[in-house]
Amino acid sequence: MSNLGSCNTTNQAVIQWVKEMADLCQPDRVYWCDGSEAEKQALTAQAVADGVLLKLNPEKLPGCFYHRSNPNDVARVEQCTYICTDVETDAGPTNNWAPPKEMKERLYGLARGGMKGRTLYVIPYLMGPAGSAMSKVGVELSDSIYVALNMRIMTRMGRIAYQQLGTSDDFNRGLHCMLDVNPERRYICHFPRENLIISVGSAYGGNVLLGKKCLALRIGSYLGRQEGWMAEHMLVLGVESPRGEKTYVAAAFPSACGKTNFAMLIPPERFAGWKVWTLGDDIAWMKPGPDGRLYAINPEAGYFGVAPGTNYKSNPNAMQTIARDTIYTNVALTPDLDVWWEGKDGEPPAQATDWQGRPWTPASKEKAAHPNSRFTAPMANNPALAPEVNDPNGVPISAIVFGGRRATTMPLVFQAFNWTHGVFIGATLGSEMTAAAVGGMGQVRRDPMAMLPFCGYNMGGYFRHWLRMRKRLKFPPRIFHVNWFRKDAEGNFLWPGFGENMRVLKWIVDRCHGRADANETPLGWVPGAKDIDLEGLDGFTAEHLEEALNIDLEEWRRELLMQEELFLKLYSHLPKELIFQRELLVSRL
Ligand code: GTP
Ligand code: SPV
Ligand code: MN
Repeated sequence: MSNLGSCNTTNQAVIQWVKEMADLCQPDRVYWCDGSEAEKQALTAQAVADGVLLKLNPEKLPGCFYHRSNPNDVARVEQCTYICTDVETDAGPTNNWAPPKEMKERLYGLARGGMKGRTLYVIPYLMGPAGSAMSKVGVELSDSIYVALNMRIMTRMGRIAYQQLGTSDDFNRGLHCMLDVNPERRYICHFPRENLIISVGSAYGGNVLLGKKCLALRIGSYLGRQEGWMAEHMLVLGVESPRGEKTYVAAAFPSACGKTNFAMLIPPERFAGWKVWTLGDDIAWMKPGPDGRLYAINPEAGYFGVAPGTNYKSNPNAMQTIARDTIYTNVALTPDLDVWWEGKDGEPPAQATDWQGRPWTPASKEKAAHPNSRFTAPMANNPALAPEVNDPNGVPISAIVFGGRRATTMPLVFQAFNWTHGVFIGATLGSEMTAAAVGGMGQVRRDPMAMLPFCGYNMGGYFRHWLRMRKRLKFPPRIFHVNWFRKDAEGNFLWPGFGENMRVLKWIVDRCHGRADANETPLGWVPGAKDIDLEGLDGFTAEHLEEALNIDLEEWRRELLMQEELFLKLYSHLPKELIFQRELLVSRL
């Protein structure tokens, strides 16, 4: 029998499960996290003593720490991620599947005795605002102190979760064992019917911070279908006009395609008096409200953001957010214990240590920071944090935006004709693959609603759930598609992006309020060159805008074939409405 240490909850279901898992994993110690400040200090000191964290320069980066993961463990691994439903078709053709019983036996086999000599951290956490009917409780058991400290930033961690849970046994169970961080024995497995997650063999990001992609998206989407809500890979922002009108927008872009940047947008000078507030940068839980509008909460409490490309010009709010109390993972380290990455402000350091701990200079051929290096920072640090972020009711969404990273084909922005057409646009979303997941960099793949790696059930059923939600909404959000990443023949981005995306956002907001013009095209409603405000954009003319908005029929013929591939794969579960939408698009083109 394991020594359970000084347990800090009276919830019998939690205690019982910790006991079972401790008996299985046989840690030397069990530590029950309470989420307090004193605990943060103690765990941080321990992580530094263990060599897991390095304290960064306190003058430049107060409260900040540096971490390097195993070089074989730097991103999500989709090939090791499983949805273990009872029947294979419930997981669908876009997920890896294994029978729950067999997979659990294999994983418990790997975990047996896997924490010998180590500490098991009991990490209770709340996803969503305290007291919200939309929030969910999870308990993650992990043998990684790095996970405990990251979960403390990313979620509302500690006693607050036990308070929300009360005596209920309805919480997500998450077991995480690092083992020897061996890619051959790496599994991230979801058991939706049991509300259970087991992750072994990794210690990085979305593989192990189980509240994030595993609970908030994979298990969340499964629960959402049953309970009548939506778990989406979406940022949520609020646009405030100079008159004080607030419009809330949710946007789904695939991993490393601009959610954090869009969520923290600072409007350019031309938009004096406008303000963008951040609700969330990665995940939205959305539910119809009593007034027939769709309400969203951000289940998270922090940002696990992409470091490369983040600078005071592209994303000043992020730079301020990560100036303190932040954990940096796989960036480069300078001799004065500052951090650096490709695309940070200023000159590269004359010398540094790269993300693998090797000496680096600007002459080095390899990157100093891993392309998927990340910061973990509390949302409370964000100067643009929306005050509504803790509102248990969430915020009413007026627009849903889909977007991908597409060098060709997709115009800067267009609007769906209606909800069903919008679901079709989301369902056919394509994007170039990024460093956020292992493999395939740069290839265009279908990533429906930016949820391909995160949907916890059959993708066809997920589309049907989207279509059905329309019936529960009196005021459905308007749906849009954007592409910040279109390139010219020389390979330069056609659109300046970042803060300038406000110009497109303004059109979206105005469309929601019936104040902006658009032209009907085969794809949907597209703004004319006069409908997007270009004033103050040096060197960017109406002709440039037309190029960014252009619809090229040749490119669209290829696009249709690529969309067809996914539809064929999903055919047996694909809602008829989407097949009709495809027919309509073909005939319009
Ligand atoms: P995940 O955390 O993986 O879900 O990513 P994300 O969607 O939050 O992406 P993020 O905002 O971190 O951006 C990823 C990369 O895209 C960064 O290197 C950004 O600099 C770049 N990026 C973001 N917005 C824009 C834009 O408007 N234009 C261009 N050209 N690049 C952008
Ligand atoms: C993503 O890949 O979409 C992320 C990073 O937000 S991770 O938490 O690793 O999934
Ligand atoms: Mn993400």
